[in-house]
Amino acid sequence: MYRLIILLFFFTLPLQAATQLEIADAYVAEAPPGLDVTAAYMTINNPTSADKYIVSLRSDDFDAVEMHTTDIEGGIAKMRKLDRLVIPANSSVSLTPGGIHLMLHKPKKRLHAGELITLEINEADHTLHGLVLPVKKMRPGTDTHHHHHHH
Ligand SMILES: [Cu+2]
Repeated sequence: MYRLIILLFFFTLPLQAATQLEIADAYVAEAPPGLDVTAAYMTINNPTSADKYIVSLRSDDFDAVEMHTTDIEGGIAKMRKLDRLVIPANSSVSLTPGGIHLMLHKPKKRLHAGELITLEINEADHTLHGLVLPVKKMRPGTDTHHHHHHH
């Protein structure tokens, strides 16, 4: 019994207190040659007790990276640029097709499935997250079409 309690304690003890945003399942949508914009998606988890704010992004592989949200107005999806994205304390925000997404402008290399893209995410407190995202083929039927307009 004593040993069991020690084991349970060991397996539930976090390795270290979570102090940072955790970014998972990040990827860039494959884009056909000639298309000058695509989108990136991911899940951003905030395990801390303070709200976190993403305020800017950059990538060596694109001219510019913006945060967009998608509003449905009269049945038409319209993208709106966000100046910051809040990740509330103890919760997560999913960036998904048709919702909040990163808009990647003017790729500097081909966006074939399997390629890797680098991305830097900056928080308001100057915490920097360096990511490497795979380019993935989008499932047929996933509507990324509206990304081709508005810009
Ligand atoms: Cu967009």
